[in-house]
Amino acid sequence: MKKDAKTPYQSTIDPSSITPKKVFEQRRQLIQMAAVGALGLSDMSFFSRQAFASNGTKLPSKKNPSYFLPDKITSYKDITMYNNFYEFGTDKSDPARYAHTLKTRPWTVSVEGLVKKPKEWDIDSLLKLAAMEERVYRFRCVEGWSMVIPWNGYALSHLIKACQPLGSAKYVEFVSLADPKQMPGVNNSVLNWPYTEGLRLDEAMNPLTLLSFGLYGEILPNQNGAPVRLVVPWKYGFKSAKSIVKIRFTDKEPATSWKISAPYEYGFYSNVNPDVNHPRWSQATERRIGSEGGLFAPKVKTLPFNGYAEEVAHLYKGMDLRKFY
Ligand SMILES: Nc1nc2c(c(=O)[nH]1)N[C@H]1C(S)=C(S)[C@@H](COP(=O)(O)O)O[C@H]1N2
Ligand SMILES: [Mo]
Repeated sequence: MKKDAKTPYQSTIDPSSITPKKVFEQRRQLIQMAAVGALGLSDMSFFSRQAFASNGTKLPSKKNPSYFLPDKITSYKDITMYNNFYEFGTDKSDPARYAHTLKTRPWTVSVEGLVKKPKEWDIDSLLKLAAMEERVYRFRCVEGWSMVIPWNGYALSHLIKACQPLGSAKYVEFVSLADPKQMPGVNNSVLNWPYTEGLRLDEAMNPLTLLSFGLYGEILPNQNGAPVRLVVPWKYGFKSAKSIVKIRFTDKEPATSWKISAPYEYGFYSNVNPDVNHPRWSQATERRIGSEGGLFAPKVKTLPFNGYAEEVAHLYKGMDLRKFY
């Protein structure tokens, strides 16, 4: 069931963390949100960008009201300065510092494997395959932080339908670029390169699964995975592969980079699940990046499937999600 603007997604604010000061701040935030609703997100991004350089290349998109969140949107600065993109280093500030060396034109995405229509897509024709939408999604990293991001893109299902998977296709593999000339981090064996991720075909077809080309109404900054990345909002952030060069349809579960490097910590499914802890830390709560208080900001409760249970829980009916983590 899709949401509409009248039934916003469940809030992550933990009532027990509410002090009178918090109540005041949240009221203020609600008023701000109402203003944002009236002005439209594009105006909001205009205000947030005042202090920060943006790449300036607009990506005209139409707001999709089905994907609306009551949460405060993370600033452009936080979304583009605090990243995981190990091809450019393992520090959160490395991608913003080094990803400018990535050349995103010309760029092709090769669709192969068990499909009737394999094709080498030029990035600019891929961009025009379906209407560009703006969707605000909650994004949760496995490390315990989260953001609320206004992405631009369209449902991956548009591309999947265009390439016509064979009946034997059960999984989709996503492969990122791994070019040591542009990406200094791939000389570090911290992960198995190229960065590879995967979804079950029904997960990939779910309307929430987004092929993203932009954020805040502009083309993706390199550090966020330009020129094209995946966004799978009910799974931990690492499932959302960046700078994709290959999409392959298979009949077997793809071997994914994180699972190869630490199979007891990162499984294939990686659904956001507050009840299944990472072996080294709890997953019950998260720290919203950019919230007042910085590192000491109160933690918010992590929701099953990151708050998207209504849309995706049915995909896992009958599965033991402690076993399939
Ligand atoms: N190719 C590639 N994709 C990647 C990663 C990476 O290191 N390389 N990091 C993942 C992780 S752990 C997270 S949390 C998100 C971060 O996306 P963001 O920087 O846009 O917030 O990208 C994911 N996709
Ligand atoms: Mo992550």
